[in-house]
Amino acid sequence: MSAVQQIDAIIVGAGFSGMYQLLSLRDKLGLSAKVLEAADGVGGTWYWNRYPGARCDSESHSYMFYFSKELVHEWEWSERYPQQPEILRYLNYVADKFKLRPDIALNTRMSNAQYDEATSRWLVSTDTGERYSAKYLITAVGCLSSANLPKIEGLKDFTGQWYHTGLWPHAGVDFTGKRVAVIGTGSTGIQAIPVIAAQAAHLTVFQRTPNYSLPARHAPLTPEFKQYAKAHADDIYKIMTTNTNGHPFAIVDRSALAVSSEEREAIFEEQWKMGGFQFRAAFNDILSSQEANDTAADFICNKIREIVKDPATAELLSDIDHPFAAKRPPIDADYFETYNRDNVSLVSIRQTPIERITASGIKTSEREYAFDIIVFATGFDAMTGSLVKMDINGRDKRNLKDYWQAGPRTYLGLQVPGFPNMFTITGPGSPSVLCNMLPAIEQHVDWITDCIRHMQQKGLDRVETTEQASQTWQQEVDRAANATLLPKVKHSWYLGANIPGKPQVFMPYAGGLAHYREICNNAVAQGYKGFEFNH
Ligand code: N01
Repeated sequence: MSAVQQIDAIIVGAGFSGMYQLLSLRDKLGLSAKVLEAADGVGGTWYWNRYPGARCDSESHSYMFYFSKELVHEWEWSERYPQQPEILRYLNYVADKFKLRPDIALNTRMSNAQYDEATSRWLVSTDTGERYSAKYLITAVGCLSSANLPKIEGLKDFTGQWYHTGLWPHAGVDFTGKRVAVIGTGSTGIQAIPVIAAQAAHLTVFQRTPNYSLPARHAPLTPEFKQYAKAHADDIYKIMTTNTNGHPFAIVDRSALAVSSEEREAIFEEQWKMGGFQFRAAFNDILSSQEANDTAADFICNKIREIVKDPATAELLSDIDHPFAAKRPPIDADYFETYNRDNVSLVSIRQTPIERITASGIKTSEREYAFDIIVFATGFDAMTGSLVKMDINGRDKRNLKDYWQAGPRTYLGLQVPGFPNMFTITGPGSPSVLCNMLPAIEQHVDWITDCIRHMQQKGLDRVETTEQASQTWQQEVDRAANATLLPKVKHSWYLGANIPGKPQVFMPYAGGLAHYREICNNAVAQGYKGFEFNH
C-alpha cells in the first residue's frame, strides 16, 4: 500500500471547473492541490461527448474563461457555436498555458473519500492505489457526466454495435451504408441526428417526448466579430455576469402579451432567423407565464409543420406536451429538415413503445426493425449521478448517497451538511445547468477560493454548512422553481424524472445567476451566514 501523501486539496475532475479550481488554489493561494481525473486527458464533459455534431449551445465568445485577460486575447474561436474538438483544444491549451498538467493525475478515479474528524482532513484513495490526506475535497465532476443507459431488455443479445453519445469512441463511428437507430431526441439526439442521417443508409429515430428546437444558425466568425469580442471583452463579461442565464445578451424587458400578435410574430420571426437562445430572451415572461409561453410554443410548432413535408411526421414532432424552454431547449442545424430526407423515419415510442432489443434490432409493440448500429442519445443521471457514484463519507460516517436518498440537500449548491471542508462546484441547488456554464463555474470557483483563503488566513480548520441553512435553501430553490414553468415538465432531468427510482426534486436554482451571486456574496458579507467554522 502506498504512503499517504499530505496535500492541501484534492479536486475531482479535470474539466473547466477542476482546472480553474486547481489554478486558483495553486497560483492565487499558494496551496498544494491534485486533480484526480478518470479519463486519459483533460476536458471533462468535452472529453467524453464526442458524438457526431457535438457542439456547445452557448456562443463561443461566452463559453470561455474570463479570469485571464491574456487568455481572452490570445484564444481565437472559429465559429459562432464551438464544436467539441475545438472546445477540447481550448481546454488543452489552458492546461498547457497555466502549466496545470503536473498537478493532474489522469487515468485515476477517486474510489473513496472519508472525512476524519480527529484531524479535520479527508482521506482519499484512488483506483490506482494512491492515498492522500487533504484538508479540502472539491468535486468538479460536471452536471451532465454520468451517462444514462436505459435498461431495455435484450441489449446483450444485439449483434450489431451500440454506443451511448456520452461515452463516444475516440476513433469515431462510420455510419456509411449502415442501418442506424437513434433513441432520444434531447439536445444531444437533435445535434447528432442530422449528421448521422447524412452518412447512414437509413436512420430511424425513436422519439419518446417530442421536443422544441431552435435553429442555431451556425456560421464561421467574421474577422470583425472576433475583433469586436476582444475589444469589448469587459462589456461582454459584464452582461454575462449580471443577467439571469449567463449568456452574452440580456432578456428584453417586455411581456409577450404587451405587444400585438403581429408585432410578436415579427419579433419571433426575427429571432428565428438570427438563431440561438436569443429567441427565449425576446420577452421577459416566456418562462413565467403560460399564456406568454403558449405564443412562443405555437410559433415553433407552426414552424415545424411548415418545415416537415410529411403531415404525419410533422404531427408527431409538433405534438409537444410541455411549455417551451421548460426543458432546456436544443438548438440545431437542420434538425426538422432532416425528416424530409428519404433515408430518415420517425417512430413514436409513445404510440408504439419499445418492447425489447433483439439480436438484429429493436422490437416495438408494432413491429421489429433491423439495425447495424443503435445510438443511445438518452442523456444523463444529471447533477447528482456522478457525485453519489463516488463513495464519499462525511462526519459520523455519513454517506453522500444515503444522505441524498430523498434528493440532494445542499446550501447554495456549494456545501452539504455533514461533509466539512467539501465543496461541490456547480452542485445541485446552484444555477449551473440553467445558465451558460462558464460564468456559473467561474463564480463558484472564485467563491470557494475566497472561502479557503479566509480559512487559511484565519487559521481555521473546518467549514461546514448547517442542516438549517440547507433546509432554508431548499425552500428557496423550490420557491424559485415554482415561480417559473420549469417544474411543469414531469419528465425532465431537472427533476431527476429521467432516471427510474430517482427522487423527484427540482435540482438547479432557478432564481437567476446574478441574483444567486448576490445571495452568495451576502452570505460572506454576513460573516459566512449558513456556514460554521472551527479552529
Ligand atoms: O439528454 P436528455 P441529452 N427510452 O435527457 C430519451 C446538455 N447538452 O443528452 O424526454 C426512450 O435531454 C428522452 O426522452 P424523454 C443540455 O443541457 C448540451 O439530449 O425523457 N427514450 C430524451 O428524448 C441538455 O439538456 C448540448 O421522454 C429515452 C432523450 O432520450 C442535456 O445536456 C448538447 C429513454 C434524452 O434527452 C442533456 O441532453 C447536448 C428510454 N428509456 C447536451 N430514456 C449543447 O451544449 C431517455 N430517453 C448543445
